[in-house]
Amino acid sequence: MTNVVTYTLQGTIGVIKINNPPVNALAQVVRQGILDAVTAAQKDASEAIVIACEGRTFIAGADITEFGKPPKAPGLPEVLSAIENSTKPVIAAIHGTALGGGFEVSLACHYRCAIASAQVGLPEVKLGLLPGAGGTQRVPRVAGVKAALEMITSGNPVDAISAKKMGLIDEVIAGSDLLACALAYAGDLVESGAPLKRIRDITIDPASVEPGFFDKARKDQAKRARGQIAQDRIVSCIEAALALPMDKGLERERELFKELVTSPESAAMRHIFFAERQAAKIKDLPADTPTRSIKKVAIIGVGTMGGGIAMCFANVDIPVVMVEVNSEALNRGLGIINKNYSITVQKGKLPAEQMQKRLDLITGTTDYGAIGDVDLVIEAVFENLELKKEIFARLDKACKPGAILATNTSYQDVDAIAAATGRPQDIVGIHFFSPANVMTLLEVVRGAKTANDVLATTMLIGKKIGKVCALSRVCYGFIGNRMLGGYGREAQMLLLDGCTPEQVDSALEKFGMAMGPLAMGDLAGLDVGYKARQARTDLPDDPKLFRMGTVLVEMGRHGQKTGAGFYKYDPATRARMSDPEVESLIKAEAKNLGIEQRRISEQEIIERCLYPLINEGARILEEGIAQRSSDIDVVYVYGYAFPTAKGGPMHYADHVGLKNVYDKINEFRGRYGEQYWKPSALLEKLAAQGKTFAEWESD
Ligand code: 3H9
Repeated sequence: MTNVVTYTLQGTIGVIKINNPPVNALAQVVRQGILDAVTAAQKDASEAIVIACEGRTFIAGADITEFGKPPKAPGLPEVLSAIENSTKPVIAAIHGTALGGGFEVSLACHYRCAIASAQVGLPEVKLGLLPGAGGTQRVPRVAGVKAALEMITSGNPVDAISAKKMGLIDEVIAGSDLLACALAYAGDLVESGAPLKRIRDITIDPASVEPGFFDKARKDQAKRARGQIAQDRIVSCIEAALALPMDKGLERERELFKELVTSPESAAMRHIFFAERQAAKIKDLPADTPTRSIKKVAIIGVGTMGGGIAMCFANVDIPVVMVEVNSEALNRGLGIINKNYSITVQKGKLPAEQMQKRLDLITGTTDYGAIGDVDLVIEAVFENLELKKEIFARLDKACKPGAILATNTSYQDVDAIAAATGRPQDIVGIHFFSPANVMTLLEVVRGAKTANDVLATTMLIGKKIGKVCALSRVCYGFIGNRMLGGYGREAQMLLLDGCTPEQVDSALEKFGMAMGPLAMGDLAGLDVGYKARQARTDLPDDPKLFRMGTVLVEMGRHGQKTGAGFYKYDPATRARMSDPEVESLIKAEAKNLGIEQRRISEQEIIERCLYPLINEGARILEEGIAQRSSDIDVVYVYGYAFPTAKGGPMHYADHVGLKNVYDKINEFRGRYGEQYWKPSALLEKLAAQGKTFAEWESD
């Protein structure tokens, strides 16, 4: 028997203990260990068998690192059959998170008990998969078809108490010693002669769903999960649970699981799972780098951004002082925070007393003298370097030694801001994405002099407020906004070349982007980019560059906020509508510029918009601005709604093949000019070597 799984007799109960840190994933040794233990228990003096885990959680699923590699026996279904066919009752004792294959192990057991804080769930869909070890067949048999469909297509876990109500857990343990309670529970089951309850023996009532239920479910899922196939296959599996006997249903589930596990969507989503965890690690910082304690935060500027940032901290019980120039601005800002929380309460997502508790944590001042005791300051005023420098010089005087002074700039030079203080080691960039209380990404910007403990603290506090952090060095726009330049540029160039705004946006939306680039421009405000361009001196002198954006802004069409931009917007519903006036304007501008318009394929739209992202991403890697190509993917998936099922721009490039990307960029270089389409040296090198970004990094 393996070390990670032990089997002992405790009185008359056999105890299978799994100890495979950090999350007891079902690696081959674990599967083999459980199989051996269950087999051994059939022949010994035990009267029942308890399966429990050491460490922070019950089994959190299959070992995701094994997917995409040749399978190793025993497979999980074989282990589950052994459990289910045990002649003695098998009881799962759950703490932490029983997820995916881990929850499926428990569903093959005859009984499940859990401590109240435990959660159970089938999150496979978040990896582009479906539960491949009976989850889609057993959950509907216990919880019903509708609840199963919701649980498996959302991938969201449920707590032990709700799981008991759904029938998924038999007993919620009141005591704190799970194993002792589970042993007592097993003893009671033996004593009372409890039957071997096998979920497979339950029949689902066909009348529990109305005719056409599965067709509707498929359509709903297709809308919810653009570009993903797992949701559709999950519906098929649950349909099979209703229509077929258990073994046939399991066969169907297996067949569809195999399809998904080899799909590019799942490979991309698994890539993002690991990329997200990797991004939190700073290569040259030891894991035990000391951190500073953050007990109180100040935010300079109570605009939309500052208010959203304040909510992030109040949500995790950290007091926040908001600083504004006058009490009018302060009260307006605090009012917006209040309104935002009220909306959440109205939606039923936050109890009213919680809202008050959070609001009580947010106070305001117009006096820098009042922030002498804070541990972290985040400056969130508008993008003006001189203003930011002035604020940091004031902060330098007002804040205690050791306080971390962060700027939420999206573009500006963090080193220049740091130089305005006498403590550049304490300055860091913390770039939130709007709305800050909703968006997951945090770009952490490392200045030339930022101290290691400041960086380690920033990554930690980012995680604490529920963000996914990625590290960037200083450059104009950091990772995300720097790359975005070429994406927006081409979206507008395509208009002059013959596309309508709808054609550009719908090609990218079909690709999986949550919103096309032109609709996104309208949402953010076309005047924002316009002003940013006017402040730059490094842009090429090209009348085609961002031409339509400029024309529209100068006509007063600033996007959604003025009711019109690239589109018209319904004043009541904000629904976007195509605007023949814009189409005529585009034609007229193209004519003025001597551009002969033509029909452009969806493929070209995607390549012209996405390949500049990849090319700039390669430069960002070359220059060491990003630590890894997977960090760039994290930035795009969590900050710019790049489809997870495509794995981020760099993973997507690896999937398309860097040689193909390089050749296409060269073709565009010939057609549209050197200044926009010069391939990066790294891309050129990897294309010649036939390598991927991922392979280059692991060299
Ligand atoms: C499945 O089960 C398919 C079956 O239906 C069918 C099979 C036939 N495998 O997230 P953390 C690593 S699909 C391998 O930071 P937390 C993770 O990379 C699976 N490694 O901790 C990290 O490594 P590192 C269904 C895994 O406390 C470390 O563990 N299950 C796995 O914030 C700590 O992770 C899931 O999708 C894994 N399954 O959160 C659950 N899980 O330290 C996926 C984690 O080197 N896991 N690692 O960076 C999670 O959701 C979270 O990890 C969990 C803990 C909530 C469990």
